[in-house]
Amino acid sequence: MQPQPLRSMNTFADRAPLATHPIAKKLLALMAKKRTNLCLACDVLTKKELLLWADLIGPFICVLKTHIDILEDFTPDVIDELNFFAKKHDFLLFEDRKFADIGQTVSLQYAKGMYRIADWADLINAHIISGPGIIAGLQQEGGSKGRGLLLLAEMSSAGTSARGSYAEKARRMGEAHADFVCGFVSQRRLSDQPGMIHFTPGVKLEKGKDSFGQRYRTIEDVLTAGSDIIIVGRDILQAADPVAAAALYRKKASHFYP
Ligand code: 6AU
Repeated sequence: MQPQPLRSMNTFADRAPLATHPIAKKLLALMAKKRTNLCLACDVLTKKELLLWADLIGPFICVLKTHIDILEDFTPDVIDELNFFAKKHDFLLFEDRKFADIGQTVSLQYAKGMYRIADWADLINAHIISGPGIIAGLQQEGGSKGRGLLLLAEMSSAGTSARGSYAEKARRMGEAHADFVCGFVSQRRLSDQPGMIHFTPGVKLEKGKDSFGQRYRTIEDVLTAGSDIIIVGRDILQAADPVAAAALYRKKASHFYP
């Protein structure tokens, strides 16, 4: 079946009970209740900044996305504090680890080491390059904890190989593992299953690119292509008034909700 534009899909509230994955259910209900489809890409280097942003932008987002391994002063207590703000403002945590190895290795990277990602991240993502064993390896650690996995189907960067038939392969792999996979990182809607949530990075108020080939599309472009969640980093973090920017993103995006 052809991907549907967002407007012809059910509302987030309609989709929540149709979703079978607990995280998809929770996230869709939260998006409907909080009226936001904004995910903050919080790419910062210190605990203090991460927690400040979580508290400041928390009221406007449904998901806070971390790259926990870029924190220069990581200690496990930052996770407790992050959880505090996730509860306070009602958002989910997505660790953008982009797992890519064989199942056995990713299961260790996910559950062990310094970051113990499986203990706290509601959502993680993985490339499909190594085959479906990566899903099994991650599911072994995250499945019983009720976590969700997003497959990287399409990337925002110029020259990416993650597009076309690769994205189609990711869609098929995700749909075949819907007990653990609850969506995709993609540039558009790929799956018409109501519980599959599409996250799109590379979003700014104005189209453009950065100096490393990141390509930016507008809220309208992304949401009319059927995506569900916009991932925004620098356009909020580097705005003159980040709170106003987050509020604007949330409001502008809501005009494209089904
Ligand atoms: O808005 P930006 O460009 O400041 O941040 C975009 C964020 C970064 C990237 O690591 C991430 O989105 N990202 C991803 C994800 C989320 O997996 C995939 C992709 O194709 N492009 C991309 O930028 O934290």
